[in-house]
Amino acid sequence: MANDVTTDISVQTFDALVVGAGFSGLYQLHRLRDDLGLRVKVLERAGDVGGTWYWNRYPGARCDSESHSYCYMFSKELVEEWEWSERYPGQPEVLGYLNHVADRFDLRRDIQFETSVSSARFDAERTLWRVETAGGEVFEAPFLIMAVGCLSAANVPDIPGLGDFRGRWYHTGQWPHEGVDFTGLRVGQIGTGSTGIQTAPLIAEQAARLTVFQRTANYSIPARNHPLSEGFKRYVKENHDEIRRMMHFSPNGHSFLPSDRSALDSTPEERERVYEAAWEIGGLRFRTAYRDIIASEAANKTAADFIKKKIREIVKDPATAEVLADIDHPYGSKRPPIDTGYFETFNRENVSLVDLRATPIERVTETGIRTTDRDYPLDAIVFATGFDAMTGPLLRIDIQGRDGLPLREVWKAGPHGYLGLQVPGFPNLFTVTGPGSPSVLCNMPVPIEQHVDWITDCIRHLRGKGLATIEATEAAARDWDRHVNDVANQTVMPKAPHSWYFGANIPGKPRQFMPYAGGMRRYREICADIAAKGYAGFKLA
Ligand code: FAD
Ligand code: N01
Repeated sequence: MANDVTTDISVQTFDALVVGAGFSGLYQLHRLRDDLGLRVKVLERAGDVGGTWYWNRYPGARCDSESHSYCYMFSKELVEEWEWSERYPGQPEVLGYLNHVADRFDLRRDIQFETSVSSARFDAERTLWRVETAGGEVFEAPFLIMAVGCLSAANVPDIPGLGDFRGRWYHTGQWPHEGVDFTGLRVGQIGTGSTGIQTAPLIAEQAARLTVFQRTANYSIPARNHPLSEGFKRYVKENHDEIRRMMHFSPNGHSFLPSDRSALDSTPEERERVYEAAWEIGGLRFRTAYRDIIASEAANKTAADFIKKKIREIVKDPATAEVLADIDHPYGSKRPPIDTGYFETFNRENVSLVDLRATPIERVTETGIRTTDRDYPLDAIVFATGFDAMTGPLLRIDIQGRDGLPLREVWKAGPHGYLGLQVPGFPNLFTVTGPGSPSVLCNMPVPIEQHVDWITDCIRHLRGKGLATIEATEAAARDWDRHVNDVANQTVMPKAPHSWYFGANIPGKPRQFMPYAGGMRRYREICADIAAKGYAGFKLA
């Protein structure tokens, strides 16, 4: 038979294949290779490790998780030997950390870089995944772990005329490694999500003129970034176990807990004091000022009103302030950004704001951007337009399960699966922080470590019992889909149906709330319980 793969000598075989070498893929390699003793190959499109932190090199790129919690916690020695410099480390520092991890655990020797996976097909007869790369290489292994990230498929909107533009354009998630010098240039920035809010102040400092094109106004809380004191660094090293316990106990994997008070139990004066204090502390802690900010619309409104008032106080031009504060969704229903001087940037003489709700973009021209009311001459355009999140990186690969079942077909109405870990019909395929898991609603190293540990234990279990496959059942997946939807409906998140959590930023993408909003702690317990019950809801063969 011409296509008989068993005679294809160029096929490289392993015990497990991992796609992606960010936080997820690096730890997955370490666990499978160094703890289970498997022969593992990691395939990575980038030229080096780091994932998100390899690609997102735009000015101002930095964490919104606090550094002492935005790291692996599996190794006490690693925590003790690494020292973060700031409350919110910048992209070079996080990338430096992941490089350190790769070196320390000798991971690079099993990673093949500049290798883009284009297809993955399950061969049921041989119980193997056959993975092909864009370069035509073929790899096979019984287990395939997709560590492709939730935010790794850049979204460049299909705006008519972009091909005609004579200036340079950039997407923040594919930023040139050599950097971009905007000195003297007229820059147009599209997008005011976490990325746009981080990068605008930096671009404004360099460019001759920055025009920010805003489609949806957004909340942001001051980051109040600062260098870490020697005392705090010592505290982190000496209290590793306690910090880890807190991260596992908190609903979103952060190292702080929400208040136990309701915003609705405070008087307006008390609330003002609480929010003012939270604003001063800054960062994502603001969200925890009261326990019900994400759960109750009425409580949420008190936080939202406070932030809108702050925007109006900061931004001097009342018309600009109105456009920035005209926010149409509850606070936290979209991923809440944190910033360093974002709203203040609009007080600069060289910065202006365009309200795309009033005057949408018509097209890109040879010389700039044309909205319905005028032309904006530009030398460069920055797309801070986000990602085809969660499902995008998986669906950009042609994944076929049993009997050639395409994942694109199974997910045509939205993601479907069990625990965000597996999809029925796709045996031995695992997705790290896949849709239906807490993932992007958390400080992500926590759900990443939990998934990798669970997958590793699962593979150990299968091998120990002499079992060949594990596959989520259709019934378990359907129940889980329903549960994911139900818990989302207990929060304010469905009040922002235009968010990327629903896939709404990508034209034509099915609208379905993708992450699991039931909290990391609860999710961890569910996963542990399922494993303890012999992998309930999975078929083992
Ligand atoms: P990624 O880091 O995205 O790595 C996935 C890798 O898979 C990439 O290197 C990609 O090249 C590779 N890949 C994808 N498809 C293929 C393919 N077909 N073939 C080969 N390789 C492929 N989270 C937080 O919790 N706190 C933060 O402060 C925070 N800040 C962020 C800032 C930015 C700018 C962005 C974009 C995201 C941020 N996140 C943050 C989310 C962040 O993505 C995660 O924290 C984490 O880095 C994800 O790690 P990962 O390994 O799962 O995925
Ligand atoms: O992307 P986004 P992001 N015309 O999708 C606009 C993580 N992250 O890169 O809201 C005009 O949030 C879009 O408008 P609208 C974090 O999880 C973390 O900023 O869709 N505008 C929006 O304003 C985050 O949530 C950090 O109406 C268009 C913006 O582009 C996630 O990554 C830093 C448009 C996209 O916002 C993604 O953030 C950065 C169009 N055609 C990122 N298409 C930190 O931790 C899109 N937009 C600090």
